[in-house]
Amino acid sequence: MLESDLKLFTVPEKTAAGYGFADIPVKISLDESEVVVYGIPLDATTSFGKGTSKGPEAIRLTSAQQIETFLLDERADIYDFVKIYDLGDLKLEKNKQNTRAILAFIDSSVSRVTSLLRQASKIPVILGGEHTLAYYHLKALADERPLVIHFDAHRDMKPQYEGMQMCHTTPFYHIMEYIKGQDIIQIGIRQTDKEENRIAEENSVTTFDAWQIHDDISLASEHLRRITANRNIYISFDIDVYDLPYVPCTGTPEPFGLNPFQVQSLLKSIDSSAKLVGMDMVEVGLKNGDYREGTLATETLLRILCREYVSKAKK
Ligand SMILES: [Mn+2]
Repeated sequence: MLESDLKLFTVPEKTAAGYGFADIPVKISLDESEVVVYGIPLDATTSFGKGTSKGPEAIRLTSAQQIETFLLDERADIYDFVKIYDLGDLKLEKNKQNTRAILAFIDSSVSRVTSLLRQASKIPVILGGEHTLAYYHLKALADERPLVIHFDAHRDMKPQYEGMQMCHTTPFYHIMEYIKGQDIIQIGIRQTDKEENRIAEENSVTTFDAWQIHDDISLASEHLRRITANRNIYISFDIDVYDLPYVPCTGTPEPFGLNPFQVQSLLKSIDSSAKLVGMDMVEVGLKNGDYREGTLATETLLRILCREYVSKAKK
């Protein structure tokens, strides 16, 4: 990665959080890292609750200040599994003239940064920011033909919304130009309209809605284990897949959601022979100093980054 690429970012220590992701006592360089996180505090097209621009701050702050790097359930530290580097936040300030300009800047930056990271065999992790980011990240990774595992209360598969083609409710419609619907699995869905539901079905998108997970999680687990074997995978994680009481800050929380044990169980059911090529953690909010949602996002990230499909388990 060139010096000019690094200049696209505000270093973690100078972001609003003042810390990098996870307070890891072992200093890791970009060169030796295996997973590289970068924040994109985008909140340009959200329609209801605002605040997702503070997602990277909520995740970094809770990961550095509140949460232990030791995972009791794994009996190991996160850095025993994987070497993580934090690039900081993509600088959006200079490109704030209008939404179109911001999205074009994100498109070109994500394409360049994520491609360079993949060339160096690193796993890029975007901290959002709104879900629109998943479109740009997946477009940059489409050549690797990932199976997309999409956790969300919403399909985000509308062709357009309130006059906008590209916004937080449309990324999974537009990404089907690059990734076939049959390579998308949507988990935890419970809000959709008739039209996008039809679009999902016509494109052979696999769905495990929240009621199916609640009634018998083993159907989704067994499907995930079978279909992810020896596959490249991408995880797009919208924090609102969790039930409404867990996510007090996100823009569009919904009842009938999943709980952390169900999510962890699904993450564990992804086959160990799968290979994560990238991921995003999006729609995480922070309001009135309420860090509950940031805590949950960080704990979820740690439960993904310790799995064999990321770290090839060194425990
Ligand atoms: Mn959502």
